[in-house]
Amino acid sequence: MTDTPPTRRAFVALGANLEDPAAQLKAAAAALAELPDSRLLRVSSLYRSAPVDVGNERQPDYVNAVAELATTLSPHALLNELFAIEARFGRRRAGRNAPRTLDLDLLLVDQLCLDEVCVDDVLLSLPHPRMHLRAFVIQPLVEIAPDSRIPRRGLAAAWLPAVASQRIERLAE
Ligand code: PH2
Ligand code: MG
Ligand code: MG
Repeated sequence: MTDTPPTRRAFVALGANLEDPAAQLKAAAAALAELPDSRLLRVSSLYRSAPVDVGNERQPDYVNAVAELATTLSPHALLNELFAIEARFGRRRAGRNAPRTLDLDLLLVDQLCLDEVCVDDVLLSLPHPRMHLRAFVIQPLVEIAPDSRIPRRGLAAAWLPAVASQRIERLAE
């Protein structure tokens, strides 16, 4: 007999700032809806946001969103599926925080805490270690899941004042 894996709620951050970012995000949401052993539950509005953490580099504004999935994939398997979608969208790993056609970051999987588990050469940390400091994550997350909690950080919505100085605007449909 094999155990059925638990169904977990996962939140994924979507971001792009090259090659019609809004269209990239809509297509990426459609790709998330096709993931194996998963169901796409909600996708936030699209938000335009100023680049964060890119030093002195000039980059175009990003378009960001957050999606919620129900999945029986392990966090490891889900992360690999996200990498596969990024690769299909032409993402080249040009260095940390370089401009990108599509970035999919795993934010939360239930209330799991994983510290820097190595997944195929990439470190997986849950919750995402910087998510609470980014308006482009917190605002769309709170839009679709107002009660969501970040392990060790408390209610996601409680971080809104801390990120209020970051430029972000919700895009019309
Ligand atoms: N992603 C980054 C670095 N900076 N800034 C915004 N506004 N949106 C992003 O998605 C983003 C960023 C690295 O992944
Ligand atoms: Mg990212
Ligand atoms: Mg990423």
